[in-house]
Amino acid sequence: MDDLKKLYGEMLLLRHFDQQCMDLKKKDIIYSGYHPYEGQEGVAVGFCGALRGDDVLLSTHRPHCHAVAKGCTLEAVLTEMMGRVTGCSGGLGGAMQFLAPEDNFYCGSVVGSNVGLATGFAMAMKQNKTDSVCMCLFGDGASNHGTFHEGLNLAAIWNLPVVFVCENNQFAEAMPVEEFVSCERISARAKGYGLEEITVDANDVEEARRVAEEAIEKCRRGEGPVLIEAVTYRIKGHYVGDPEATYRDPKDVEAAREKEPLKRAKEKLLEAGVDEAELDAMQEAVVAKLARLETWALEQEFPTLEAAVDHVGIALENAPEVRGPQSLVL
Ligand SMILES: Cc1ncc(C[n+]2csc(CCOP(=O)(O)OP(=O)(O)O)c2C)c(N)n1
Repeated sequence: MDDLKKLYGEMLLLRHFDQQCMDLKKKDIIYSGYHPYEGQEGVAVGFCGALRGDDVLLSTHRPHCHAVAKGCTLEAVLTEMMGRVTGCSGGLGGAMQFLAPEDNFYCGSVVGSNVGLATGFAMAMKQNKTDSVCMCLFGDGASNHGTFHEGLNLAAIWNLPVVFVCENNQFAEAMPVEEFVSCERISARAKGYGLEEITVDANDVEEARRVAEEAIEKCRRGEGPVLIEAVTYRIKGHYVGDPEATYRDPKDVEAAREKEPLKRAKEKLLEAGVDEAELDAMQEAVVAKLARLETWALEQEFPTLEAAVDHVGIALENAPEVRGPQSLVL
């Protein structure tokens, strides 16, 4: 049970971290777009947590829990979303597009774009003859993008060490998956590229971890790529403030709460005889740790105006030219 307790502890941290971020978003302390993660923790912990430090993880517009599960510190991720200098991209990326190169973590908000990037990362890994693996997480909506099909095809032709994980949380913004995906299982699309069809109930964190480890090892042996459909459910709206009752029945959300990964792991631990007081103590420790984190984060500095043009190859005195709308015309 120790393994499950560890996975439970990691999911518990992510659940509370996500709730804290939602509160900070409502207060505009996280000021860029924030996409909640509640209910999907089995994917972050099961998949991202299975990677080594030298493996690369490419995430999306819903990246914060993936980043923490990959090994980025809570300090670096939270203050990045709060736009502070201590953030992993110096506060310049915000909540959807930040990099933590030292942790081999990257994310971006252009839906589907990371599939092509992951293929490139994996190609470099193969050429450099390392046994590192690239993991690419994207949503059910992204599986309709051209990049998904192009990336899968090339990765399969070249046997690249990349684990593609389609995090099927049942919705793309306000549209349920059955209205925009033509086949019952997104994993069935693997067959079109000569790959195995793998689907996992990612609300079972142990099963998610088992499937992740198997796929990662397969890629390390040079037998990749792998596509996995990780089935879960987005319990909160697409974004903070989403009028979700306009496109889904609140009863469905309540039903999903019965099957969410944290609740399931807790039930399993209790059935196995773990003392509830021990789990309560774990929760108290998480809450206290996150309270200390928030106090510290609020004291951190914002970047200077000069930093706004760092890394883009222009000096601030030239910035007026690039600030106007004409700068958007290439
Ligand atoms: C290329 C592109 N098109 C549209 C959007 C707007 N958009 C942001 S999130 C999103 C939904 C993506 O759904 P999915 O891939 O299932 O991920 P989820 O939000 O469910 O995690 C869309 C359409 C975008 N960011 N990029």
